[in-house]
Amino acid sequence: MKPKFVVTGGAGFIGSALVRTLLAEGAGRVAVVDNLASGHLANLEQVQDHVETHVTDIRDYDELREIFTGAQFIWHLAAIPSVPRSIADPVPSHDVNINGTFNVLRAAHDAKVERVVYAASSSAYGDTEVLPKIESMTPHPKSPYALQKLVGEYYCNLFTENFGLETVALRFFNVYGPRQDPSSPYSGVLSLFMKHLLARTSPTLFGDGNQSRDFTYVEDVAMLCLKAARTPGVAGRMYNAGNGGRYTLNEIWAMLQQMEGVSLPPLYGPPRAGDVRDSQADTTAAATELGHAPRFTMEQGLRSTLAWYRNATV
Ligand code: UD2
Repeated sequence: MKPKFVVTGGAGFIGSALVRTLLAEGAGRVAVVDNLASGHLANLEQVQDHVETHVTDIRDYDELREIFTGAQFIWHLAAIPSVPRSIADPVPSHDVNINGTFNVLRAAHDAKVERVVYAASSSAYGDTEVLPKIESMTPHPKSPYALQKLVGEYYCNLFTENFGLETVALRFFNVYGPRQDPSSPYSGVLSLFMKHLLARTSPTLFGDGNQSRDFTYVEDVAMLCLKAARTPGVAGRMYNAGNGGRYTLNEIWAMLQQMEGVSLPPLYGPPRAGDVRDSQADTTAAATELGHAPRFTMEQGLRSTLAWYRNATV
């Protein structure tokens, strides 16, 4: 019998991409744990016949323990994301991102799972003097969200060191792509850009728009998640999950306008509290140790994302 896999946050935009990747790569049984706080069952529509979906909160130990029993790998992506949300309302994100992650690790250990791959965040680096950001740098979290995600990494490492549960943490760098939900003010900036572009309205850039990000296409991240589970000898490690490039918001908005043949000058607002100025991943460790090989250039990723939004109701 094929091994069982579990994806927490599997109805989210990254989690559902991972579920599709696992199935495309031959997985037999995939279980999704999602409380649908920000995920949508519609994200799993194409694969629903091959997925066992549990509408469950990751803070529910008993439920997790049962779902995790018999699983080989767990990808823990469930979280309350967003830097500004964690500043505006820090209690829920603290509870889910720290206590929920602890609960996932405890249940995985008790259920004798082989390995947990954890979705960490590039926000843990904070502002660094040097780019690109490499795993050996001392973290400087600037927001509750960044700190919460870093605590999750430390817990992963401790579960490996103290309890023998294999874990691998991947610091996701601004993931974007189809199905990213643009409906909240806390939504990822590229999903908001897509919405504005297709509605022919101007987005608001916080600050001068020259902050930069290593925007990483969701399918590249999903493939790296799979490799992080399969690669032997990397338990307890943390890797950057980025593309290795860097674009400012002004540059991306200009590219998108050009693709659509429109002119929509952006609006500018005050800078956002807790915002990191520049972000770019050193991908050497992920490439050499996990075989990370991003396939999507920025332009390809933007084009396929735009094509999806054009056909979706947003
Ligand atoms: C952080 C992490 C990212 C991931 C994410 C999850 C960094 C560098 N990245 O993303 O890895 O964990 O959190 O939530 O910390 N912006 C605008 N206008 C808008 C919305 C956003 O200008 O309407 C700006 C925002 O101020 C920021 C950039 O766009 O400079 C990206 O914002 P975001 O919310 O998409 O993601 P970010 O970088 O906080």
